[in-house]
Amino acid sequence: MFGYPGGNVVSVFDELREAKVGFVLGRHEQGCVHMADGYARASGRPGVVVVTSGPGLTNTITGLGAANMDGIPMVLVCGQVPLAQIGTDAFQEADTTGLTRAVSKHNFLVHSADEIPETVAQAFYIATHGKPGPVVIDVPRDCQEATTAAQYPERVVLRAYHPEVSATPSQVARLAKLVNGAERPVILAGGGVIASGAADDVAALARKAGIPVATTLMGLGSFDETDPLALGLSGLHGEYAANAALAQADLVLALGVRFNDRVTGQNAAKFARRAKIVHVDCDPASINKNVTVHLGITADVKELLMTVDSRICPAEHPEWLATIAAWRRPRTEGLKPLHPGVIMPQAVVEAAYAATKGRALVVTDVGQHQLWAAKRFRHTEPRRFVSSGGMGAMGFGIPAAIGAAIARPDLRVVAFLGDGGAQMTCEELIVAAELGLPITFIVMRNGTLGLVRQMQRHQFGGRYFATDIASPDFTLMAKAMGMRGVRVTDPARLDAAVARAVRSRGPVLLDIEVDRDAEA
Ligand SMILES: Cc1ncc(C[n+]2csc(CCOP(=O)(O)OP(=O)(O)O)c2C)c(N)n1
Repeated sequence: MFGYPGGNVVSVFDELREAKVGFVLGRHEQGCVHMADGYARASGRPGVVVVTSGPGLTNTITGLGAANMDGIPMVLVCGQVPLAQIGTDAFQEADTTGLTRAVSKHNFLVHSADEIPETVAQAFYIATHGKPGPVVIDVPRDCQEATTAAQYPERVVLRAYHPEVSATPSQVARLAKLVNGAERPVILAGGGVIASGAADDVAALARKAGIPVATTLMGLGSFDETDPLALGLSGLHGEYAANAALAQADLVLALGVRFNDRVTGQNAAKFARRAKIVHVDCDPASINKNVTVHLGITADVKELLMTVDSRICPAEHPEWLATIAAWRRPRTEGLKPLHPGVIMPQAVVEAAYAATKGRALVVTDVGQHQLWAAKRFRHTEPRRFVSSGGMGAMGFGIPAAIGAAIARPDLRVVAFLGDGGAQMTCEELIVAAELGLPITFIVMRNGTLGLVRQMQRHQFGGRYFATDIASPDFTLMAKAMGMRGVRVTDPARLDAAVARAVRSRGPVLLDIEVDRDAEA
């Protein structure tokens, strides 16, 4: 549980003192929500947040939006002014229902203590069933302080939400026929594959039917990128081979994706134009929403793949795979220095991959470094790449790394940050130090808001404005926050510095000067 106290939630904190639950005090409510989000992404279990009313709640909006866009299970409890004061502009009153409606899967306003057990049960049910998402429970202070005999229900009964759906036999038959008849098939695996625990089933299908696998940003880790069938990241900033394969495919099997514009491009009608598209997702609203598909199946990805497996014929598609092989670019691309003596940011990710032998939980902030981490690190397992995809919320990286580290104490967390985003939530560094978490924070210092500068370079004729950014000495900041900070400027010292940092027991921050002209 992650949170921050205040006047309208202090009685809940009084109970938490006695509760058998780990509690982490963040330093800003946005940080608390990103921590719970990182915890949920890394563990698969819902993250829980407790904050106060008014400013406590308004500070959570970005975090809720990020979790909501990416379908991350979370329950956020927030204090509210007493029932009788709602609507009176009471001290620290905010319209939680109105404010969170657009950034949560569902929200509740509790009206009496008697409702609380059932509401909490329903909130966890909604957060974790169907397409996962954040659920908000607004609890007026008098309801928190009243007593009730109501019990936590054994079963959740919801009148209007029944998300458990399965494919029909005819859909399964049509899917098998399309896969068995395809000559140039591609699987597009998204976050839904990870959410449904279907990574092994996707791998089994890909290997049995000889189907190459491209992923979305949210799907990274859903298919082992060291497998010869892996195409890596698709879409804007994606791998050439992945995009070319999708453009030339005769069948795209889109599993647990929502066809975000980063994947389809601005004109979704042109996406995979030569292909029949099959879309499998647990969210019925996503079918035929952005891309019109040949066959849409509302189902849990894992359940569907297990059902269809016996109908899939073994195949190899050697010609198709040879065509794709010619589209692959050498991995050395992007590593050659643009300016002598200056570290290439891509080389930083390679150094982290080598130093951890790929066994790390990678967390990113948002920007160029996020894309290099997405493409350069070879992601091999689900829930080991944590990044704000749909919302693209700068400031996500540091707190999400803390939540992820708490979820997976067995793994080293490597958090890639830009010097811009690192300044948005750096107050949370002290939490990593306080808890002694094994996180290597890597700030890629390029002196600029790199991804926006890249847009100014390509789309605005190099007219740079408001993208050069001064940064503090992050090594001094790290020291002030209670962890070791190391500055790296020399390419010859990069590998050793990264290797040492990932071996260190607790948190450590590397402030690495990288080339500002590198392209993502
Ligand atoms: C909260 C928020 N504000 C603004 C943006 C727009 N934005 C996207 S990437 C980016 C630049 C990030 O710069 P930096 O953190 O230094 O990372 P770099 O791109 O240099 O790796 C900006 C401003 C955003 N994604 N999130």
